[in-house]
Amino acid sequence: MTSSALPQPCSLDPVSLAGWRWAPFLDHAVAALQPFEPVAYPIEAQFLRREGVAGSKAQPVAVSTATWGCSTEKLRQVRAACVQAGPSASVLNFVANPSSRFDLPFFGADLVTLPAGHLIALDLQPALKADQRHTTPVWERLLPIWEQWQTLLPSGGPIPAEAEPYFSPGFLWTRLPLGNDGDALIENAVFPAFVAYLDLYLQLVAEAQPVSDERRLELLAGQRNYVAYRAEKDPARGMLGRFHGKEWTEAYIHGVLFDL
Ligand code: DBV
Repeated sequence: MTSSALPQPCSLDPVSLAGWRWAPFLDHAVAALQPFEPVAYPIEAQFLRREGVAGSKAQPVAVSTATWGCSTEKLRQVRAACVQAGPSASVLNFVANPSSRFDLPFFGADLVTLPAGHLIALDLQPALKADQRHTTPVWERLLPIWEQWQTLLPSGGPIPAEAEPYFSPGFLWTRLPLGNDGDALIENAVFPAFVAYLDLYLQLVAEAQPVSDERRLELLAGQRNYVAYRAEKDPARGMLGRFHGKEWTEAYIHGVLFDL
């Protein structure tokens, strides 16, 4: 038989990673996107699934990174980077990149479990933070949701000043301990916050109307800035480099995760 008989992997295939703690989040997001008629986003097989080894020679840990992705009429690219490395790391980084033909923010979620604890970042991030036409209609609706959930969660502490232009005032940001207390907060606050942020985002997407060509170019410039910043400062670069090698990691960051 030739290899053409093998099923071709596709960005819409369900992500299946043994022991991955963020599966309910991705499952929810994929289900919530269905009314928008997602189509596959072109992603090479080597980035859809990659195995590696971490840990020490004496205690190696199997590592898997998987990618889910789609596009819709109004979302240029929605993608999930999913990492599972036994007790060393469990990560879901989920970003929705809108088409520049619509005046929409990004949806960004960074859900990270490391041996030192969980780190949770959730936001509807602006492409043009200084532009009130872009921000006010989003922030009015986001702030009550932020307030409701951030109140239940400890602050994650300071973030770099250079990151400030890329976050909204509704940036939900927390660090949680491993164990029962952290698990309870993930179930009772982080998950419902993720659902509420995504629900608002998808309402904004449903409502969005096409913009003028002039506006499209402004939005595109802001989006390019944001994506370039995220690629340059990706906090996962070190981890992914250790797990899968530098060359693969750079190609993944620039060619898949932040590809505008
Ligand atoms: N972060 C990514 C991608 C990841 C990823 C693509 C594929 O953008 C994971 C995986 N984030 C990841 C990891 C860490 C962080 C940290 C593994 C821990 C790094 C480490 O401790 O070694 C939000 N993520 C962080 C930090 C911030 C964010 C502020 C702390 C950085 C630090 O301590 O220096 N990521 C950042 C952000 C968004 C986001 C603002 C938007 C919602 O997705």
